[in-house]
Amino acid sequence: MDRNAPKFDATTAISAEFGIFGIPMTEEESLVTLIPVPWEVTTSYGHGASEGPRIVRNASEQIDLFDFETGKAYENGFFMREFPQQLKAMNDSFKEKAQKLILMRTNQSTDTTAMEQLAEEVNVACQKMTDWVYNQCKSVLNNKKLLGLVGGDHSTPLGAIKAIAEEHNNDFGVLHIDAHADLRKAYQGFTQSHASIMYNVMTAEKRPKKLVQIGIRDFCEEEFDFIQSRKDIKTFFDIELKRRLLSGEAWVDVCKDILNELPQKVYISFDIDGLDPAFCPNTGTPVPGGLSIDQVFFLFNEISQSGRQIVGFDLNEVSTGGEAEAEWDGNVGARVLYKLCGWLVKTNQR
Ligand SMILES: [Mn+2]
Repeated sequence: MDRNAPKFDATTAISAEFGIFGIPMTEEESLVTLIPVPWEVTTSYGHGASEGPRIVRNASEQIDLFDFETGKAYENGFFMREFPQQLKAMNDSFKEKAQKLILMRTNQSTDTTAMEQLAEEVNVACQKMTDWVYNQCKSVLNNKKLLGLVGGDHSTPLGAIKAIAEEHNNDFGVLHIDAHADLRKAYQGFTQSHASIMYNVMTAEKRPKKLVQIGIRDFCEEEFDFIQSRKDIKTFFDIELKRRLLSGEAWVDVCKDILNELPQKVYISFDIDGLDPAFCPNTGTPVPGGLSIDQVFFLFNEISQSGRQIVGFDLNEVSTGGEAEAEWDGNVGARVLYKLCGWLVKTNQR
């Protein structure tokens, strides 16, 4: 590999290239296939999550491939598929419709027919995105490759988790890192909202046998009640984690409790806003508090040390905040993605 080649060119159009991290391997040669999903139709506050795959990929070229924890896992190949221009175009047009509906609701419009029509159109578009993701993920798994998804907002992995559920016959758990519980039945009239992803996952016919949430610090009463009503959902609220840490408990012991809730096979759904917003200032719905990058990387290592298998992951809500670029967010996102790819390989090779 030519390590002297230019490492970082933010102006490079992602559509012109494939791959990621500057790894010169094809999809066929690579063990990991990443699906970029530039989608943010239902985002409610900050914008730019559909740029996540682009800024993560651009920043990925700066990362040194050798890693202290995962060594030369990259030699197995991490490949990102072509940027789906059609999906991005669909995102842009339906995001406008969704924004129009949100505005009508805010203004307490009485035109219920128009609002129902808009909601229906947006929900159909979101289902199309989910079907597209599902088909992409099925092809990755049928190719006997390891799967990662790069969103996009947090509505994007529904099709991925469905594909994983089929592949593993529901015998896996989801580790959900997020500031938000994402257990709303619907949000702002949208059934496939970023705020509903885990509700949709946990009420699907094909679903994980366990959902373990960490970093959660923004949720409504309905979500809190839903958590209490389900034996297959365990939430480590951020305030609980912080109480333990601030009282002198070690993170390694907290991680043991998190691991105890997880089955042997683990899918990681990582909303970047689960981290302290210092690591993702441009994410769409930032909340103070949260996890440090060290705590998350330590937890990944513990998952691997425990002998568990990571069966796939998504990374979402890395965003530009509506600006042209967001290099820091892209940089952090790329480093998180790199660790996820490395552990995905390592925990599947033993
Ligand atoms: Mn989320």
